[in-house]
Amino acid sequence: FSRARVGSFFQEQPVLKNPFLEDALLRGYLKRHLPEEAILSDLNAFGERVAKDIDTWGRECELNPPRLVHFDPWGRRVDHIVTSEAWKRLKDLSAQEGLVAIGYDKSFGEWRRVYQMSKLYIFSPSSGLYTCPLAMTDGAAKVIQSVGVSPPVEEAYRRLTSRQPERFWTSGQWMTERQGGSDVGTGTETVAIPQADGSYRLHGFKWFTSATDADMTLTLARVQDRSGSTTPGSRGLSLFYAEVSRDEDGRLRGIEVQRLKDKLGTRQMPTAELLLDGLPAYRLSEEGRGVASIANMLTITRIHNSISAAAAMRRQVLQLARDYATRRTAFGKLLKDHPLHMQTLARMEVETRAAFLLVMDVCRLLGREESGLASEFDRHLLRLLTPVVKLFTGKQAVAVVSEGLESFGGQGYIEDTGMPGILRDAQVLSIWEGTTNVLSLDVLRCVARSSGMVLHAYFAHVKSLLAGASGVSSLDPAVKAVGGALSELEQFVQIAASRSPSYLELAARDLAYSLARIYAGALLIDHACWKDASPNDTYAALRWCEQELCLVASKQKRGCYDSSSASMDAALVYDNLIQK
Ligand code: MFK
Repeated sequence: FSRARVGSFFQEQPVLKNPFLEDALLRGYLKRHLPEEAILSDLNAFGERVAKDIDTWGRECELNPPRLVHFDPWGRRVDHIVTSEAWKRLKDLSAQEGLVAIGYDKSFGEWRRVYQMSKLYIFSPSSGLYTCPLAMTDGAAKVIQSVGVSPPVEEAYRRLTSRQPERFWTSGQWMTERQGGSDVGTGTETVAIPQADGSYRLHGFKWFTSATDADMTLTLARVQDRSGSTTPGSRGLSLFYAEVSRDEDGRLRGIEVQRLKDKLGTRQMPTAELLLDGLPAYRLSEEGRGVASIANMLTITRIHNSISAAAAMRRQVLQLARDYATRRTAFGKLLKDHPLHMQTLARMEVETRAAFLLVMDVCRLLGREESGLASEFDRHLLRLLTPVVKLFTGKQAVAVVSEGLESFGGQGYIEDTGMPGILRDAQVLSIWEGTTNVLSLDVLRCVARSSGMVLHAYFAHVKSLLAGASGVSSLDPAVKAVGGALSELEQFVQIAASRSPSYLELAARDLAYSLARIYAGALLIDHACWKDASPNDTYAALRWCEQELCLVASKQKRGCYDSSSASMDAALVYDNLIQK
């Protein structure tokens, strides 16, 4: 009787398989650029581990989110952030697998970052967001390296890049205050009071500190002079290093955890509001050079963000969606036999391939820079592409993950399938580490600061990638599309160079998107020209290049950035108010 009531059909669920073996583009890319057997077999073994065990730990982190215990049973303030066992296991695993250490291992030469980020790419969707502390840990190691691995941060550097779980440390990055998420220079109120021994005590309120269970942090504050005054704006900010430790009574030294944030997603990871009340700290930068000194961390965390975005698209939805399409029958046949369903997945695949190649190219450039092989040209490209790729892949991830959920029908909307959490987590990728607009403006700033040299490097590199495809007739339409879009972009830049800052500001987002789409087109073409490329690589390049690649040029022709646009945009937004 009960069987008749519930029915006898149960849908098979999608199955996660080894994400390394499942990813033709990743394996093709590595075979082309990094064909070292030991690395490939490490990634394969790690992929196996991810599918068998780690994915379950990541899910456990989502199901057992961190909680804050303010007081012990006897009323003493303890501020313990209690995390799940799985979260702690992921820390140990991160050390053992060298998820930060590989990026600092000189033996992997200029490909160290491609290797490290490939591993993180496999790990990220199963990591229970442990990739967030790893991003900041990596960023902190990079900052320390840039200011000099010497006391008081020598030991910290060793720990951040250690492969031994018992020595491994993670780092926070406490930048955001109530007034300053994006506008850090204006919004940072935290002050640093000099101590007789040369150290400082920090007093302030950090509004959004992710992975707050870290062992140390880098943060910004204003040094107070003898009269208690500070310098306003960015020029008053300095970079500080602080360890998170407890006193003999078990209380956090100089920190009170006000509360944990109640976030839309990324709930696996503790994010807190922190009152800094005399936190002992050391200044790492020259006074007033805080933003410039922490910029290295921003570069690294923005690249990690891009990796997470590409990985969410690739694995969290595409690998599962294509598996599901072999198990789910509707209207008399499997989903995989419905051409429209396959077209939808294929479009997601094209987006994902573009994202992957964009991110890997940034990793390639970073590896070249860190191994001392980068030319001036490479450095310009890295500076320009870091914000472009972060902002572009962040937006792609939200769109692709949302589409991906739909490919599971109503099940994609059901909480305990784990799918809704993927969408929630994707949403943050365009927000933290610089929103889309802030990064679009960063693109303008780096163009201006380099007197256009970053664009010069960009144009030259895209042209060289296209030149490599000349004579490959199957790619002709794609090469023509990218070449045409590049010329339009060059024309736009020439016109824009004589326009006002407000004109450029209105064009900033479209410019960044155009830079990303054209560059991705060139990378897809380049990959399809490789001797072992498959017809699928060519098809993906052709499909990508069918879209409008240089939207900034077409919008410019339509007058979208003219001086009247700003006031008309505002009138439209406040339409109701103006009518009243
Ligand atoms: C899985 C991944 C997980 C990731 C972890 C996420 C957890 C954390 C959550 C967070 O969201 S943490 C907070 C993230 N906050 C931001 O990303 C801040 C966003 N705002 C910006 O990026 C603004 O553009 C910025 C604060 C940098 C603007 O500040 P300023 O003081 O107006 O910068 P300005 O004057 O343009 O530059 C000051 C110096 O820094 C210059 O150096 P110089 O003085 O030597 O010329 C710049 O060249 C340098 N600089 C600024 N941005 C840079 C940079 N250098 C390199 N790269 C950059 N992006």
